[in-house]
Amino acid sequence: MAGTAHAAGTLGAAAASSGRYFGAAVAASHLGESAYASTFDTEFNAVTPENEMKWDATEPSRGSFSFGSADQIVSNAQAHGMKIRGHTLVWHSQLPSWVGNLSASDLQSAMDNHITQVMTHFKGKIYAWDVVNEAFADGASGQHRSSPFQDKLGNGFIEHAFRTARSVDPDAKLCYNDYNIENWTDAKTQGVYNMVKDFKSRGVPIDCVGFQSHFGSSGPPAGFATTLANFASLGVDVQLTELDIAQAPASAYTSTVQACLSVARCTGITVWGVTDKYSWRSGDTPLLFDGNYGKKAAYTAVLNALNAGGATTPPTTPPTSPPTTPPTTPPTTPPPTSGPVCAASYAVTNSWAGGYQIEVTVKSTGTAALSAWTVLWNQPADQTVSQMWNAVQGTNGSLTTAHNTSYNGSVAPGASTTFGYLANSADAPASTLPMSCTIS
Ligand code: 9MR
Repeated sequence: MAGTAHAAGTLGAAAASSGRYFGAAVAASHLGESAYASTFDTEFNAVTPENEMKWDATEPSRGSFSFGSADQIVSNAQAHGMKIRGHTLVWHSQLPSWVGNLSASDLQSAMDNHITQVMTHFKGKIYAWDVVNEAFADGASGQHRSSPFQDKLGNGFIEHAFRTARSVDPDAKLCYNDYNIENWTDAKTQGVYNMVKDFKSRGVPIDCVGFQSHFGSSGPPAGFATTLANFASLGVDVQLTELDIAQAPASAYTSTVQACLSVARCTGITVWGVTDKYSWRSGDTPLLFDGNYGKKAAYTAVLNALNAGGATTPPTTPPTSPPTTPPTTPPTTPPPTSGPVCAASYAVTNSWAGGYQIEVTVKSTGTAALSAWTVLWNQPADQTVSQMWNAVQGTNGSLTTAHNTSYNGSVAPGASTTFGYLANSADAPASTLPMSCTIS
C-alpha cells in the first residue's frame, strides 16, 4: 500500500499488487538501445508491439508472411515474463494496398487467412488480441466507418473476424479496440457499446474492449470510470490500451489510473511508448519517461496510484500456477473406470465484500490419461465470473464452462490439475455448487 515499506518500486509490480498489468508499446528497432531496453524491461510487465504485428508488417504481399521484428518483441517479452497484447488483426490503416483492391469474396478469404496465419504463428503466446481496431466512425453517427472491410463485406465483417479468431486460438482473449470511446454519452461510445451488447447476447465471442485513451492535457473525460464500468457489466474485460496524455500532467494520469482501478474487470493499462523521444506524438511529450529516460512527475503519480490499489479489486493476485496446497474440499474419488474420466470439485480460497475466489480441482479418475477437459456448473446469475486463470471460460446453454488451456489439458490417471476464478457478488459464495466434468 502507498506510504508503507511494501509499496512496489516499478510500474509493473505496483499494478500486479491489484492483479493487473502495466505495459508499454515498443518498437523492435529500439530494443538495441540499452537505456530504452533497460527502462522497458525493468518497469513494465506487458507489451504491445507498436507496429510490428500490423497487416503491412506481417503480410506485405498476399500470402507472404514476415514475423521477424514481431518475434523479437515476443521473445524479449517472454524472457521477462511479460504479457503480450497482439495489435492488430483487422484495421483499415497500415493496410497494404493489395488488400483494398480485392473483390468481396477474395477479401473475405484474405481476411480469414490473415487472421489464421498471424494468430497461428503466435499461438499460445498472446494474452489478448485486438481482433478489430477502430471500426467505428467519429462524430455523431455512431455507425461503422468506411473501410475496405466495411464497404465490401458489410457490418458482419467484425463478427466474422471474432468468430474466426476464436477458432484459431481459443486461449487468447479477443478484444475490440478503439479511440474516442471513453466518454459515455458520445455517439461513438454508444455505437461500440451496442455492438458488444449484441455480440454478448448472441454468443459472438468477444472477451474485452480496449480504450485507447489518447488524451489531451485535461486527461480523461469526467465519466470515464462510468464508461469502463458499463462495458464491464456486459461481461467483458476492459483495458486502457494506448494511454498517453498531452504534456503528461500528473493529475490527469492519476485520474486515468484511478478510473481503471475502480473497475474490477479493468485488467491492465498500456502506455503508448516508453519515452517521449519516440512517441508518435513526441511534440506533446505525453509519456512517463522524458527523452533522456528520466522519470517525470506523471511517473510518480502513476506509481503511487497503482500502489494505492483499487477499491473493488480482489485483495490477492490470482495465482498463475497451480498452488501446492491441497484444496480444503477433497476431490471426490470414484473407483477408476476404464478410459479417460474426470471429476471436478471446488474450494473457496478467498472472499471479501463484493466477491470471492474459487479454486477448482480437476482429477483424472479413469484408467487412461485425459487429453482435454471441460468443467460445467450453474453460476448464480448475480455472481458473475470476473476473471479466470489456468482455464478458458465459456458457456454451454445456461451453464458456465471452463476448458483446459494449451498447457494443462493432459492429466495422467490419478493426477489432478487446478484452475481458479474470481466472482463479483454481493452474497457469500454458494456452499454447494455442483460441478460436472467432461473429457472433451
Ligand atoms: O504509434 C504508431 C505509429 O508509429 C504509426 O506510424 C501509426 C500509423 O498509423 O500508428 C501508431 O499507432 C496507432 C495504433 O496502432 C492505433 N491507434 C492509434 C495509434 C496512434 O496513431
